[in-house]
Amino acid sequence: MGGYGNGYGYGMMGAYGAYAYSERSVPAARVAALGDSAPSGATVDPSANRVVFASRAVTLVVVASPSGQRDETFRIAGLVNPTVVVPVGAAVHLTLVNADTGMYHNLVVTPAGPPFSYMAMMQAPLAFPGAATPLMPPATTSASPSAATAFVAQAAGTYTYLCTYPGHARAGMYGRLIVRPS
Ligand SMILES: [Cu+2]
Repeated sequence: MGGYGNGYGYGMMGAYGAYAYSERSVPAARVAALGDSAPSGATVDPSANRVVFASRAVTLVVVASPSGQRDETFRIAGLVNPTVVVPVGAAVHLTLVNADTGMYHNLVVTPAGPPFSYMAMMQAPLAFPGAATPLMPPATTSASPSAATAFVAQAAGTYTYLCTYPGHARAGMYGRLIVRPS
């Protein structure tokens, strides 16, 4: 990924500070299931393209650009860029799996909304400490890199989760995160 600036490397500090996250590789055979499985305690509503968590214990798995889906999109619980709803104060354990064999992706939660410019990271301040993953390198045919992070959705409001790799959010790689008042 020549030309991409220093500080965005895999496992390094980036514009969103030091990450407290773990990384591992997901076998290719498991990636589709991760993108399609309903999270524990969540209601998946395909007609509204929405995933609603009732409790404050939120485990969210997001797959970036899996095959068979439009490029530069996220897949969560079998939906594409769904609205994710959590209660205020939710402890969110977020895992991003990069299933894209040709592209870097990350996930950042920001109070900013669309439209997003080519350099979306310039308009996407972090919503909550820890609410970002590093840029994940492309998948291979045998495995997808993944990163896990955790954050507390400490203020109610409407947020956006997006990929800040240049051009991706503008191309549609984002969805809404609604933190609803209790
Ligand atoms: Cu991306």
